[in-house]
Parts: sequence; structure tokens; C-alpha cells
Amino acid sequence: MFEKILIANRGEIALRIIRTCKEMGIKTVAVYSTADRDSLHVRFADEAVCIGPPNSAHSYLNIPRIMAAIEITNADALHPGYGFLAENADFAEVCTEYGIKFIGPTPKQMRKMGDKITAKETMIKAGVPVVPGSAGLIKNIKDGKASAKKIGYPIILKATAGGGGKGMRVVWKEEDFEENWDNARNEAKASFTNDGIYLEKFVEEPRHVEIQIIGDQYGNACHLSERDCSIQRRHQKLLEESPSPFLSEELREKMGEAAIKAAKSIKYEGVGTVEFLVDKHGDFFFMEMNTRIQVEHTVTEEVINYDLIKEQIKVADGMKILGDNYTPKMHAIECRINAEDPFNDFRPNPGKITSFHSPKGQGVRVDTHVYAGMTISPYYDSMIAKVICRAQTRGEAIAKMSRALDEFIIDGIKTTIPFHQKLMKDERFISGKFDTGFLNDFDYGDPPAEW
Ligand code: MV4
Repeated sequence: MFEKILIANRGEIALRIIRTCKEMGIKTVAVYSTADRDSLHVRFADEAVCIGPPNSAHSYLNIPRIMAAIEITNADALHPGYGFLAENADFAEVCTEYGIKFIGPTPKQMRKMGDKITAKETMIKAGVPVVPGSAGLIKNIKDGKASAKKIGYPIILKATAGGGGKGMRVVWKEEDFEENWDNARNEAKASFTNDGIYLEKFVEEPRHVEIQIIGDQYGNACHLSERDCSIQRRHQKLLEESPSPFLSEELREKMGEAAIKAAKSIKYEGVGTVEFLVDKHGDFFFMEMNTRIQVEHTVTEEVINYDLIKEQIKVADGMKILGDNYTPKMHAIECRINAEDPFNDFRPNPGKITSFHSPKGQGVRVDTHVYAGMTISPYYDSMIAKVICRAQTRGEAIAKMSRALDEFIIDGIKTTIPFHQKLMKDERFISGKFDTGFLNDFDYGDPPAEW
């Protein structure tokens, strides 16, 4: 087993990884920027190395500085967390070249899923359902229009380097093709310096359902049930839950098998997530694969009662997985608490937290790096806490979440807590009948009096 793991991350996930390492008897190294010198991940790790200024390009994303921290602390493995360098195949390759175990998939596996068209082609070969679309990149407008006509409008243009909805355009009729084509290409070029575009049939009113998988170094893989992430705003997830209120036992089994096929086809090693779009008829299509631990892994941990970071470290150390699939035994919901103003277009709202009281009680889990007196920096992601509630049924989990949110006190900055409180009382949310468009016509209401 590894002796010392360097955690190339910050915030709640760095803390989350340190906790598991301690329980496994593994020493930890934190890295931090000058903005994070008073952070809990720095305090709770066995060693900590400052790697640069607040701007993450010069600290958490700076590969030579992270490699230097590994060198001076003698760490033998690296955990990338999520975001930052977690899906950077070149970085994973550098680690491997230096004899450091990158806790995650191999660079080759990462590259197979990094580019959308390559991923899609791999999935077609593996027999995983994908959305009907163009065969690879579209060369020009004429080529694109012909492909769209064959597939039938509406279609969606997507950037092969894409992510977060950038370079994505829905086209409802042929007259609008040209304008959307130009927009998608320009946006893709500006965001990814890669203007490769492909097209797909547009799936209307889809749900976002993702399957958590785990694979070992011997080609075995199993799934750990699904998460429903349909509650999103501008491609930012706000709430995730498991099981999905939409999935039948039969559909769960089918999607689980497809996710395992996806993982096995690339001999995937580590924890990963296969994202699917599910249409209203219950047909599902591969969207992309996340080759990292995700923010919402905690939802799965609560319904299957496993520590996924521990499993991740164990398979990185060569553990064989048994290959049993998992069925959620409980219902879990996660609300992301961001330092944002939900009554003002979710504008980031960094600043000093003057008082902080975390909800507690049976079935309530709060993952956070925040404490009273801490200043939330404008340099990083605005997520400051995750509240995860679990209960026997979805209704009870909602009631518990509602109660927990009422107990959550964060003074000094604006947060998304009031939004989630409203959501827990929303009839459509409670009914479970919603899709990824749910928040487009959500009534956010008025801010509380003290706002
Ligand atoms: C789609 C789609 C409908 N049809 N593809 C959005 C992010 C990117 N990863 C893929 N996305 C979508 N792809 C086809 N063929 C609708 C979306 C989409 C979406 C997907 C998941 C969650 C929220 C979403 C919000 C808007 C659009």
C-alpha cells in the first residue's frame, strides 16, 4: 500500500481525501496557494507545501510546482481530486514517468474519453447506445446540412473538445443552420482552441442520469448504481440524488450493463462515471465519461454504504474487484451550497463568514472545508459545502433535507441555501417529474427580509 499520498487539490475534496488516507494509515501531503494558507486541508495533512500565488494557473494547475512538492516530500502517489489536473492526461503521464502512482485511470484511458468523437466511436464499437449523429467531424456547411437532413431536425451541434455546454447549439430548421454553425465554431475555437464540430439528433426534455462505475487493473468492472443530476442551471449541477425517481429496476439494470460495457471496452481502471441522456420514453444514450471522482460521489456513498475514495485508493494499489453490481438501499439527496446569490443570477458572493453552524442529526452529512471566521476567496469555485441527507424513501430524504437546510447558519455571505429550501417545497420537484429544463421556468421568488 502507498506510504504517502500528495493531494493536488484544495477545499472540501482535499479534506475528504485526507480523512480517508488517515483512516487507512497513509501519510498525507497538502499543497496550497497563498490564498489557502489558513485552510483546513493544510492543517489536517501531515505535511503541507506552498505551491504559489492564488491564481490557480500558477499554483494548483502548475505541474512543475506540484512535481517539486512530490520530490521534496517523497510522496509515492498522487490524488488529483476533481477539477484542476484531474483529467489532464499529460499530467498523469508525467507522474507515471517519475514513478508516482496517479490515483485514477491511465493517460491512455483518459485520452480515449477526453475527445467526444473518439469516445463516441469507442462506445459504438462497444455496443453502448449513442445518440444518432454525424459520422465524426463535420467538414463544412454543405456536409453538415446534408447530415442534419438525414438525421432530421431538431439537431444539436457540439464541440468535440467540448464541456460545460460551450460550443453547443440547437438547430430547429435548415434556415438556421448556417448562423448556429458559425456561432458554435467560434465559441469552440475561443474556449478550447479546437473548432471541431459534430452533430446529433436533439433529444428533447432529457434527464441526466449517470452511472458510477469502478474498474480494476485486471479488466474487471462493476457499477455502483446511478445518480440523477437533472437539476442543473447553465450546466452547473445544483442537486443530485440516488436512486433516480425516473428509473425502473429494468432500466437501471440496462443502463448499468451499458456502463460496464463502456468501462470494460477501455479496460478502465479506477472510479469513473458514465453519463447518459434519458428521453421520456426511457431510451438512453451515452453522453460522455468522467474519468475522475466527482463532486456528487457522496450521494452514491450514502446509498451503497462504501467509501469511494478508499475503493479508489485500493484499486490503484492493485486490488481486484469482485464484480458485484450494487442496488441503492436508501435514498440520498445532495444539495450544493455555493457562495452565490440565487436572487441575483447566482452571482458569486465571496467574503468573510462571520458565523457558521452546520446541520446535524441522523442521516445528515455535511462535507465542507468552511468555518466561522474564514474568508471565501474569489479565486476558486464557489462551492463551500455539500449537504447530503439519506433516508429510507425519497419523501423522507426531502423532509430531512428541508429540516437540515433550516438548521444551516452561514452569516456574512450570500449562499444558495434559500434556493434549496424553496426547491424542497416545490411540487414538481417533490413529484419527481422533471427534466434538465426544470430550472428554466423555476420561480426563485423574493430574497428573505435580511438579504
Ligand atoms: C444533448 C442534449 C440533447 N440532445 N445532446 C449538455 C452538456 C453536454 N455535456 C451535453 N448536453 C446536452 N446534450 C443531445 N443530442 C441536451 C444537453 C443538455 C443537458 C444535458 C445534461 C444536463 C443538462 C443539460 C442542459 C441543457 C442541455
